[in-house]
Amino acid sequence: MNKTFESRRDSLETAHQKLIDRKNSPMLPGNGVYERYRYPVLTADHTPLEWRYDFNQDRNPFLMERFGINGTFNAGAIKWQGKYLMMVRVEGNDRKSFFAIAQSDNGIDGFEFWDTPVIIPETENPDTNIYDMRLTQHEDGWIYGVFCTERHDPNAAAGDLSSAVAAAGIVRSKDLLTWERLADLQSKSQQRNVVLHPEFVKGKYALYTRPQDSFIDAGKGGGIGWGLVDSMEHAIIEEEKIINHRYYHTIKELKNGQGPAPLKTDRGWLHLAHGVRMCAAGLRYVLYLFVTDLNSPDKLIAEPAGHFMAPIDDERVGDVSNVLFSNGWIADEDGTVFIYYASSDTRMHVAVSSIDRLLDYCFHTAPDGMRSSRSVEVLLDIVSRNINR
Ligand code: M1P
Repeated sequence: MNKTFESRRDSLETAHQKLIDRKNSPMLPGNGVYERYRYPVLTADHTPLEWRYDFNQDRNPFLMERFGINGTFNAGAIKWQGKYLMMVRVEGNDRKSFFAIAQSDNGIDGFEFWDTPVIIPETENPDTNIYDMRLTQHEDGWIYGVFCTERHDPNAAAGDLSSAVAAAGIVRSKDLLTWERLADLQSKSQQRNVVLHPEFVKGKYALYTRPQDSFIDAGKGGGIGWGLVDSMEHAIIEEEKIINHRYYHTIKELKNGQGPAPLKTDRGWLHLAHGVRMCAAGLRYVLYLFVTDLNSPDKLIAEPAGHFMAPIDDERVGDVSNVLFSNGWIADEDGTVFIYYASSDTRMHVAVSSIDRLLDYCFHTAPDGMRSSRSVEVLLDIVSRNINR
């Protein structure tokens, strides 16, 4: 064997193993609501070397990459057979995304990809790009995956190669190995950020939606929607209502979207979502929380003002900078919550909290007063209590 080939292969393998074995640690003291972890839990470099390189010296004498990976982000998550799993959006250098599962024993480090990416069957109208998987372990016994499927807009003007149509694709599985493709969700508008609620509501499947006027613009879509469907095999939303609105001069002024499926708690359904606003630097994506009624998951009962998490430090920079996005979290039996979030459409991170802490945050952080003077009142109230403590 050619010595250069051999030493290059050894260096690649050593660096890859070192990355996977890297221990993570919490960034303390944090804000008390959650602890961010120091290192990203998944990056493009975590993807298996066997995906990127052909290790046959005759076919690949320079041992160069044959399939480049651009990013690993926006992952759905699930606890499965005692392991913490992320179903990751892996994007190749060719700008096509696909899904792959990575697993860890403790949820904070040691994430390793399964040997091969997930095979998502196509419908008769092939997807150009698929991304942002939301996993829901439904009470009907299936694990559903709802994701965005994107295709070129058939009505785009000649020469317009950017206009696209976004819809919700649906798959289901019982073992996470084979996935059955169901018909795409039908609704009156384009959709992204569609998420299946884990329980039946009024005997029907319930979906969080994000109606949008066009591929990018939520337009008059208005916020996070809610619709009931009779079946997941042919999911058709006849009526959609907005349950979490957008407002002027808030973190979700431009658009918002449900993150993962909500977590069931004693005090209501706990939701993680993203909010988007426009600024001179472009769009800014942050994460926020809200709670809905246990018996009526479409009824908002608490929503703290502002963002829960926003991009910091290296998180700010990436393929699409100034973005935090989350579509996966895992709640352990003891109440620990692992929040998997992506930064700047590039890499995955974890922050850890608990159901108790997240509920405390939701019910004891003042809601948005919508005016500067109200924010000052809230602040003065905290200051005066501290004076008299
Ligand atoms: O680039 C930021 C995000 O943009 C979209 O989110 P939304 O539909 O809310 O604007 C998605 O394409 C998402 O994947 C991406 O992270």
